[in-house]
Amino acid sequence: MAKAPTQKQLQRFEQRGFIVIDDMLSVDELDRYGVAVDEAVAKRSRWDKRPLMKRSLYEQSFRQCINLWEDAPDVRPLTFHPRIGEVAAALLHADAVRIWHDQALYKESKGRETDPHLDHDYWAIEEARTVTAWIPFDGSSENAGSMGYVPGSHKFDVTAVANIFTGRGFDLDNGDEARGIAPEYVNVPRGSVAFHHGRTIHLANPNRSDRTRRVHTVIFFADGCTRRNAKHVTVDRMAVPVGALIRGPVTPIAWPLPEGRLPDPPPLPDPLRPGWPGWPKTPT
Ligand SMILES: O=C(O)CCC(=O)C(=O)O
Repeated sequence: MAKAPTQKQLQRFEQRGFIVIDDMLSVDELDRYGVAVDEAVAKRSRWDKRPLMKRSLYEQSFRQCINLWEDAPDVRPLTFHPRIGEVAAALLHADAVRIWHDQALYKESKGRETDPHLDHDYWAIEEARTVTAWIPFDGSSENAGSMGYVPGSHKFDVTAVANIFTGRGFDLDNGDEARGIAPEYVNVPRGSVAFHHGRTIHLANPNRSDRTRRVHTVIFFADGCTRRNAKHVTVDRMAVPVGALIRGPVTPIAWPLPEGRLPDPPPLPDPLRPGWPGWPKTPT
């Protein structure tokens, strides 16, 4: 495994707001964690028998299951993988990073595109010191839901909010959010991880292949970030006051791991509580 990120990679991320870093995970890790996330997604979504076309437009982009690290112990070492956390901290120039949440994003065969958006506005974090690690277990290709990023857009100070949950996201052709700059689509080789800044505009291709595009992501923020005046299950669960440091058992330090130990999960939330994508709607 190469030492990453290099100075050049840090500069590239700083300029462009995304970077692919090779050789982050071994074949054995990809196989093992891929199975763990497959099982966790199947368990979380077993209640949902709806065919793709009967789901909302957002749900047709992917099956989303958040905070798998909490109830799937075999996924936990991936979410808190030291190499991935270390790169996230370096990209954010942070001494330590916490996780906001992890999530599986499984784009099924014939799953539609992921609409253009930026992430940071969806989170209740004041400081824009956030980065997502996007980990495709089989690599990603143009035909099967590869990601596209608008280079440099993390510096655009976009004020409009793209609501991809009920809408179609930014209009990259006619809107001014991306300043007319076309997204760069990136094929991620198996074992590599793509990182994007929380304010980088991104989207993903539809899945035209006959296999599910299996991706796990981890959202990191620099330790020391504070709560913005917005709702989000992550901070609501810990009752973090607006303006206060975001710290606690739902957002543990991911790197460097204290004493090298994986964190213990917090008490599980009420499964009937709304706002938990992919959390079982019925306690079956
Ligand atoms: O995987 C996808 O289709 C979208 C991923 C995404 O929007 C994200 O990780 O922020």
